[in-house]
Amino acid sequence: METERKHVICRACHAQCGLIVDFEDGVPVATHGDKDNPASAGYSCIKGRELMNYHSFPTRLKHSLERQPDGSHAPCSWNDAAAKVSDKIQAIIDEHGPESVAIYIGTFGFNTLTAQAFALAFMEAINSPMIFTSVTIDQPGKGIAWFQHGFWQAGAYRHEEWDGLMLVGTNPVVSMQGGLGMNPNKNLHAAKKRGMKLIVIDPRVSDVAKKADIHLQCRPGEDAAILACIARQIIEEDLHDKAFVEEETVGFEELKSTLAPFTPEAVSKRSGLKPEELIAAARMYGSFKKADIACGTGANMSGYGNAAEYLNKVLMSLMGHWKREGDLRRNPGVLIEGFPPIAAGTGSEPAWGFGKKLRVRDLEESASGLPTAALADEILTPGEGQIKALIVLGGNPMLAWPDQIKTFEAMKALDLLVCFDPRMSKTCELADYVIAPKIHYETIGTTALNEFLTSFGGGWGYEEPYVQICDPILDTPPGSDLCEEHEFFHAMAGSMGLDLNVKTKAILDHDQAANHKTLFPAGSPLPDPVTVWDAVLKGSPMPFREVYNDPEARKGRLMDCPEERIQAKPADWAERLCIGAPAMLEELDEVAARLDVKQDFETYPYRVISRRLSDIHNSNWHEDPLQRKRVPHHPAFINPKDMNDLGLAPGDVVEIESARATIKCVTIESPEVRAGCLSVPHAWGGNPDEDDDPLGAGGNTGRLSFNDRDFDRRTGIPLMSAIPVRLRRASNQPVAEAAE
Ligand SMILES: Nc1nc2c(c(=O)[nH]1)N[C@H]1C(S)=C(S)[C@@H](COP(=O)(O)OP(=O)(O)OC[C@H]3O[C@@H](n4cnc5c(=O)[nH]c(N)nc54)[C@H](O)[C@@H]3O)O[C@H]1N2
Ligand SMILES: Nc1nc2c(c(=O)[nH]1)N[C@H]1C(S)=C(S)[C@@H](COP(=O)(O)OP(=O)(O)OC[C@H]3O[C@@H](n4cnc5c(=O)[nH]c(N)nc54)[C@H](O)[C@@H]3O)O[C@H]1N2
Ligand code: SF4
Ligand SMILES: [Mo]
Repeated sequence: METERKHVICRACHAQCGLIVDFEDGVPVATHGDKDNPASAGYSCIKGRELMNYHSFPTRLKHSLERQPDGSHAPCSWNDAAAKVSDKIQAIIDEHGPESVAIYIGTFGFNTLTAQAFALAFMEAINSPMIFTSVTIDQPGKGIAWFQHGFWQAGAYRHEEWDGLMLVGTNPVVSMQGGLGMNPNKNLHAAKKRGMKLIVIDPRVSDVAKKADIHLQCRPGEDAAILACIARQIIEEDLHDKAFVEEETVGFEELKSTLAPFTPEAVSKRSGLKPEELIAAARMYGSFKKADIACGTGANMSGYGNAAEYLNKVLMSLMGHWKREGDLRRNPGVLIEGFPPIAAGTGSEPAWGFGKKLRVRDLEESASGLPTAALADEILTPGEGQIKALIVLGGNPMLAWPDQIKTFEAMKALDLLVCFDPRMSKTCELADYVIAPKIHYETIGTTALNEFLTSFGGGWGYEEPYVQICDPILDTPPGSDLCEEHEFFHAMAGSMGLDLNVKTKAILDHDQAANHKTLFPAGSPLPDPVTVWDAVLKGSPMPFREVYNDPEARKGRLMDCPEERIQAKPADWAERLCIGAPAMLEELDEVAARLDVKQDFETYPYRVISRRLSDIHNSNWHEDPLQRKRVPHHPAFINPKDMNDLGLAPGDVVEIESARATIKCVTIESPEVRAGCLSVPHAWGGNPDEDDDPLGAGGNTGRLSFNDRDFDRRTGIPLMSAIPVRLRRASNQPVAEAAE
């Protein structure tokens, strides 16, 4: 038997690890990490190793589907679907105007950059600004904070250089975010061996908290106060970099006075941390010379995420933890433009007030986009501007959005719901059209997405000029009729007589990117996939076609780039980073005002906190028999003390009741979770009209949230972690097998 090894990019999450798939007689038989890959260095996770099988799961859609009058779905060719959907969109535009058509781009609308670029061009062609993404139900504080604080042009230090790291509500070893690179375990181990110190802020002893030098195992929802306390203490003890603050920032005095109330004693009360713990963390962070801070979903979903993300940047600026003149810049950018190599910061910019206003809750577009948490209301609220048609690209609103009950009403109220998805998701079940795409190994892959994420902040993207390209390694399933998403948008534009002007993703500056568009005129023939990538990466530092034609790029390679040093700030540079942005300080004043307000633990004694599992990615992989063996039920991790108080045994079904709804999960006793917290993964469960299935699909944590209470005024994100709940053992106990 002949074994052939094919190099490929995993596309099951944003990390884009370099993998090798072994084929025997043309059939894929095994996948493993590629130890020679310069970025992922042999790393793979179970999802990546299963991805070759994902293509042929029995649940894989081989045809697009059209909803019938009786509510069932019948197969339909994608070409017919494109013609029918575009007719319907045109009719809706004719009656209600272009803004009645919205798009929601979920995680797989990011993982497939060509799909996203064409979808955005389609929205521009129909003249609708109603573009929503998962960013505003993820870490929307990041965009707000970057704009309000300004961008340090040279960027932050990378993990090889760190002497310290502070992780706030993020668990990079599982999630692959937070700056530890593409092999987070290995990189963390190497950094610690070198002497790097780690501070973790998390109510749970997460994988990274196990390795922390200081773990602040706080109550959830107090991150802004904790970071404010650390910043205050650093200033009080004079640990900050006074020269950097003086030369490169504005707003120090305003910051200092806003931080005054955040004494260790005051912050101790709500956070549940001891004053000494907070002081020790401040002293440790204040001792670092080249460090990074990463806030994750935990810090963004539990209230005051903008303030937490802003303090992340403020702390780095207080300490001058940014790359300086003479430091090495190892990655000028390969497929995506890199940061300018100058030691200078831009000033504060408005993070809202420039874009589309929504009709509900005074919400509007911000630096993180339109507030997705308000999209259900925009669909349900009658009157001019009501959204009538929704295109869902690689997302699953029914299991991912907060306030599942309202989301369900909204999805049913639409005149047209179109989902691009390779399987019948809970949202697809409600769709008028389900467009079945080619996926992952059936298409060209590039590492552009991961490089694109450099714009998220320090530690994202690649530290070296790394690139990988892969050609399709699997045929589409026999008898299938599938398209790439961009082909569908191209076909719809054609049938509506619209030109598509595809804007590059390679250039982060919006105005610059607008000068790098590629025109696909109405009715033009479908471009080949390489031409499509050329358009999507137009203006990239290294031309896409050159990289594509480089055989070495197939395995993943470092490009030859001249060594480059960060240059001094230009003499006429007037801008400075802003550590005292008034709107952010106002949010901090509100956080300060809460310090003395006792949390209500009477009605709702517990808090649901979100977490990720290594085997599952959001709502994906539940259909994989192998994964389900590893994670047989929807787990609720509970501290033994709470288990005892509630009379719960491991494997019991627990009812979790918030002010909004009740869901059921299976308990796992976990001393790692702070008592009073319940650590539950999201994107499980069924639709609200389905029977509970506690041992199967589990519960949906989105159902526990109201989207219109405790929401962020800028991004609309409501509480999606730190959700107040009460718990009880379910009276009807199905027999649960103990989880492995
Ligand atoms: N295996 C796997 N990888 C993934 C995903 C997945 O589903 N599975 N999802 C992907 C996506 S979409 C994203 S956005 C990233 C997210 O990446 P991360 O933000 O790193 O997500 P988590 O791993 O859930 O880590 C969040 C941590 O926050 C803690 N936490 C919860 N509430 C609070 C709080 O109020 N304060 C603090 N300080 N901590 C809190 C939780 O205990 C948890 O350890 O991961 C991505 N990667
Ligand atoms: N309570 C709570 N809620 C949360 C979170 C939380 O931590 N707690 N996390 C939030 C976060 S960070 C995020 S990002 C959102 C996730 O929000 P979404 O992106 O809306 O949800 P996913 O489950 O990732 O949906 C991805 C969909 O893409 C489909 N898909 C897979 N591969 C492909 C492909 O190649 N092409 C196409 N077209 N589709 C594909 C999958 O079948 C799936 O239905 O959820 C948010 N919701
Ligand atoms: S971490 Fe992400 S990219 Fe890497 S193997 Fe796992 S799913 Fe694939
Ligand atoms: Mo996310």
